[in-house]
Amino acid sequence: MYHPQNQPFPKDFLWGASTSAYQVEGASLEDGKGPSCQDVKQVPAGTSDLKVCADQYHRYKEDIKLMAEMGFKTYRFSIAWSRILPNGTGEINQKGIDYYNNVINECLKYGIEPLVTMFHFDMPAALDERGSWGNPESVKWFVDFAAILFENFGDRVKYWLTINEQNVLTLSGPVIGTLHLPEGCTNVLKEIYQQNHHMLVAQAKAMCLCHEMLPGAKIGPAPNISLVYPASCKPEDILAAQNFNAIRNWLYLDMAVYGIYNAIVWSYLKDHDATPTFAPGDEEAMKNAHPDFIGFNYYNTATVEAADFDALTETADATLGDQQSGRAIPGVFRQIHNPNLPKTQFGWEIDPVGFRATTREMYSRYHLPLLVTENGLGAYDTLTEDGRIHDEYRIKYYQDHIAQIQKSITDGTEFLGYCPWSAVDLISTHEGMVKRYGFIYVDRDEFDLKTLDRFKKDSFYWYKRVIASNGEDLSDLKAEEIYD
Ligand code: BGP
Repeated sequence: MYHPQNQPFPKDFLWGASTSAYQVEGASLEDGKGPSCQDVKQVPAGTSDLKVCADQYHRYKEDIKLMAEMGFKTYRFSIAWSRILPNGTGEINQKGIDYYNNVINECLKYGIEPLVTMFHFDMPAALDERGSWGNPESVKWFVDFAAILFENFGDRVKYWLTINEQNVLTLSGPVIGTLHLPEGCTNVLKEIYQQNHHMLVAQAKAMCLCHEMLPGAKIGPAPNISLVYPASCKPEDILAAQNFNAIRNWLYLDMAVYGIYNAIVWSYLKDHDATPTFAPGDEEAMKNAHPDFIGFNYYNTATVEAADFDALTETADATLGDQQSGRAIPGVFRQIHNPNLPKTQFGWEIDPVGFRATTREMYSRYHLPLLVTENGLGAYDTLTEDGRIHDEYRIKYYQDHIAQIQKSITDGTEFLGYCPWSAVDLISTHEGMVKRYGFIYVDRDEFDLKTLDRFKKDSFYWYKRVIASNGEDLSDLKAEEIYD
């Protein structure tokens, strides 16, 4: 839709950026932190482990100061469960509480609103040993952990996110190192969706608890949502797109917002004898929970065609593919490359217009304000001799995506803020340190930790001006804007 004039960004729009504990902090076993599933997993060949990452645990002051220099209104970070509870339940590690108190206070010192993710891919290893999300007790483990967070940080944290990318945990667990299967599991799909069910109930209970304990706070989910296009206008392709939209996107939001299972997904699970078992009270808990906003990560859309059941049974596997690509389920859909879209250096399609389409669709379905909790470009950045990183490709990516947010605002979508991935370079989920996303460059390689010093990328100066102009000035960076 063409609008003769765009609406401005809201005046209290939350500009910022995101990170997650296991990818940025390092200090993986320091000051009493217990191991998480990320610390004990086998990292993909050729990629760094997660022991040091960007060393934010020791450098949070420097990082937050740089974020303040960019003019951040918010910083989205996650709290490592096993830093607070080394065994996942039981005794609290005071040093973990102290660390996050320091991070929160440091943000507030600069007027930066802390936006806290309660769980970002890092189940305590001790709980993995007890069955992880497959154990019905995991609901209580998570709610107890949530209570500790609300109690200790709720006086200063107003914005909370429950579980990062629950749909990715469910659909791509093996790729990001989170899938825990019990020995001898014969129906993997059933097990995965039982785990998913426990997460949905845990999230619902945590949302209710947040509203009870912290009446002024706001809480929402943070799935990875991206619209699924049909490969053509063939009716069979339309059905395939509806299928994948339901499985990838709407299942998570229908449940978070309305407390109901998406009917298409339920029938797909029924076909595979994989519907989850409800514990007494689950249904009520899910119906009682009401998020205040929808947090969501967007990288790119997906495109699918109809997938003949017989042709695919040999090769397809619902657990293959990463967060953004390579998925097929026999008789349900098959993901294909969209010939209209370019790709990043790491093979993810780039679709800013799809960002607008995704947000319009979400807003019409759920009528809640949207908070973008991730969006960004992973690329090989180069540090020049004079300490610069000329990442004009990242600036271009952000120009195009932010422009589409403004168009979506003009379409009538309500937005709370924009937190691209990532504030600082960090370790990717499965592609190591070389896949950089930050506005702030971290001087280390895949295996050589070097100085870990911070450098401002060109995108740092550009984003600073975007924030200062409240999204009005997205023009290219000028040479004189790069200083110090
Ligand atoms: C999302 C995750 C993040 C992050 C990002 C980029 O799926 O929430 O943790 O890493 O994707 O993905 P990657 O690191 O695989 O490039």
